[in-house]
Amino acid sequence: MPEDSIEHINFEDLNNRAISKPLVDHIFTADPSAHVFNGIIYIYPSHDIDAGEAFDDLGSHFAMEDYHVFSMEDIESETKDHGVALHVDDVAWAKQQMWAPDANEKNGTYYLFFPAKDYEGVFRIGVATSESPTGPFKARPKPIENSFSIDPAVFKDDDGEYYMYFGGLWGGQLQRWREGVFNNNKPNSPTAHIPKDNEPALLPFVAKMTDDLFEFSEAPKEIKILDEYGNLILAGDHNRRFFEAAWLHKHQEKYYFSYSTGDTHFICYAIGESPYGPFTYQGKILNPVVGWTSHHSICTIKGKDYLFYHDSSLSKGVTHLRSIKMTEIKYREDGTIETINPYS
Ligand code: FUB
Repeated sequence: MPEDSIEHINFEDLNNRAISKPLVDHIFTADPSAHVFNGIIYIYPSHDIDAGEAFDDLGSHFAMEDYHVFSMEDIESETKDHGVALHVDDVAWAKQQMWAPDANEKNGTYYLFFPAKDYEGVFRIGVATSESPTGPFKARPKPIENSFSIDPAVFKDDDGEYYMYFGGLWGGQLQRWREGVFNNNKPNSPTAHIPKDNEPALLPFVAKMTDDLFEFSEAPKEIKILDEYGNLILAGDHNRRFFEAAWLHKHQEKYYFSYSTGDTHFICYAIGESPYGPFTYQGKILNPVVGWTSHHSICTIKGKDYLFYHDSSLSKGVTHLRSIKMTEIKYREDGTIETINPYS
C-alpha cells in the first residue's frame, strides 16, 4: 500500500469495523503459517521490527531478525508466546531479512522452513529442526540447494509426500530468476525484470521434498495458474496474478492453491487436481487489508477451515508494522469460497 494512502485512514473507525482482533499485541507479527500438531494450534509468523529506515517496496523498513512460535489450545483461547525459536545470528548462511516462514512435522521432528538473504544479498530458503513444535530450532549449515526467492509453504499430502511451494515478486526477487540464474542488474529497482503487461505473469514454484525434508528431491517446477479459458493469467492482470504468499490446502479431495496478489492486496485461490497443478483461478478469499502486504495460511481446526492473516490495524499503520489475526472460511456447496471482508 502506498505510504500516503495509509495516512488518511481513520484507525479508530477501522478497528471498530475489523472482523477479528490481533492474536498477539505485545510484539508485531505477520505472515502467519498455522498448523495443528497433537491437537494444539501452532502459529509460525514473521516478526516485524521497525528498522528505523524509510518505507520501500523491498522491505528495508523492517529489521526481521528472528522468529517466535505461538500456540493456542483452541480458537477462543489466549495466544501463548514461546519466545525466540530461531535468530538470524544462529543461521550460518543467512545475513538478514527472515521473512515469511512455515513449519511441518515428520516422524516426531518439527521443521521450520524460512527464507533469508545470504551474504550476497540473494534470498534462499533454509530448514531448521527441533524436537518440539515451539523450538528452539537448529538451522542446517546451508540453505536448500537450488532454493531461491521467498515464502516457503510445505504441504503434506495424504500419501505422506511433502511439497514446498515458494516464490515472491519485487523484494522477493522471483523476477530475477527468469533465466535460471540470479540477475543482479539494477539492484535497487523492485520492478526490474518483471514481464510486460501482455506477457504471462511470473509463476510460483513447487518441489517435492526429500525423505528427510532437508532438500528438494527434484528441480523446482513452475505452477500454472490459468484463467477460465485455460490461458495463463497475464502479468498486467494485477487483481489475479500471483505475487507472493503461496499456500496449499485440500478440500473435498481438490487441491486449493492460494496466494497474495501483492500490490492489489487480494488473497486469491485457484483449484487443481494435483499438487503440481495446473490450478484454475476461482476468486478472492480475502479483500484488501490495511498495511504493506497481505499474507495468509489456511488451517483445519476441528473440522472447520480458518484463514490466518495479518493487517496493520494495531500499529495504526506506523511503519506498516503488522499483527496476525484469524477468521473462519466458508465454502459454498460447489467448493468455492465466500470472499471475506476484513472490515465490516
Ligand atoms: O514479511 C515479509 C514479506 O512481506 C513476506 O515474505 C511477504 O509474503 C510479505 O508479507
